[in-house]
Amino acid sequence: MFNKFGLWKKPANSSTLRDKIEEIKKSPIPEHVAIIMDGNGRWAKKRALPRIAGHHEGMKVVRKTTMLANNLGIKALTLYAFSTENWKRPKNEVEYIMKLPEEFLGTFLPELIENNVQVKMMGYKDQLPSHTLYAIERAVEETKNNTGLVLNFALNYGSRSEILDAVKQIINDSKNGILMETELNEQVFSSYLMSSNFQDPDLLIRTSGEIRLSNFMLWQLAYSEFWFTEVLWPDFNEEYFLEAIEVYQKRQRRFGGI
Ligand code: V07
Repeated sequence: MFNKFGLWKKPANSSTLRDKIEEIKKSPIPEHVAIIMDGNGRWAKKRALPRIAGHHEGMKVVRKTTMLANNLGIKALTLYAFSTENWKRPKNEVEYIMKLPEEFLGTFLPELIENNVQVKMMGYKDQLPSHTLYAIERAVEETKNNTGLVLNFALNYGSRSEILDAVKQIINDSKNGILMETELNEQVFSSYLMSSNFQDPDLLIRTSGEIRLSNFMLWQLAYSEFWFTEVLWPDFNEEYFLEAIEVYQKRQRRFGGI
């Protein structure tokens, strides 16, 4: 498509990423987005690479997704990085994955700080290698006064255990007179979960074509919008993220219209 000067002319319906971001910002943005980052192993397999190559590529996508989320004004981004089930994977793969937080933070922590991002983690800390936990806790500490996007890593997280632990703590608090049965409601129950400082996710994204929750934020996702894509996590890019948010916004408009 050329104009009269023989120069390339942009088709009317093509818009740059920048234009798309500005357009999306005109409508309400989901405040809390949660993502199940699935398909890293499959991405590697398709390329005859070891699974760990997929995890490493997936880590780069974490950075891009974080920056875009921050740019859009999303308040919280929860990423499912490692489930309590993932320990069943081969030992060398688990060991490699447990080095990713250090590598990620070693490279990107300065950028996160520059961009006012706050790092958080939810999950069972006691089973994590000390080097992994140390790197994360340092990042949490160094970013605790930042006021931009909260980047929340679900790491060694499992929702049923989280709910059971909440119930046990509630029983304890009840025995000790800290909580009365009549005081317990949904809001109070939520405060016993690992996500107590977060509002429930508005939008859940899962990549790689699996249509299930896999023990992720079962209580918190009760009213969330779900968006699933066949795209593998290492191939997930800004365009797909914006598409998910556009779909969310369209659903909100339809919901508001009734
Ligand atoms: C992990 C890369 C993304 C795809 C999913 C599995 C592999 C970033 C982190 C991370 C965690 C905490 C933190 C900073 C970065 C990470 C794990 C796995 C366990 F403070 N990517 N990534 N952690 N993968």
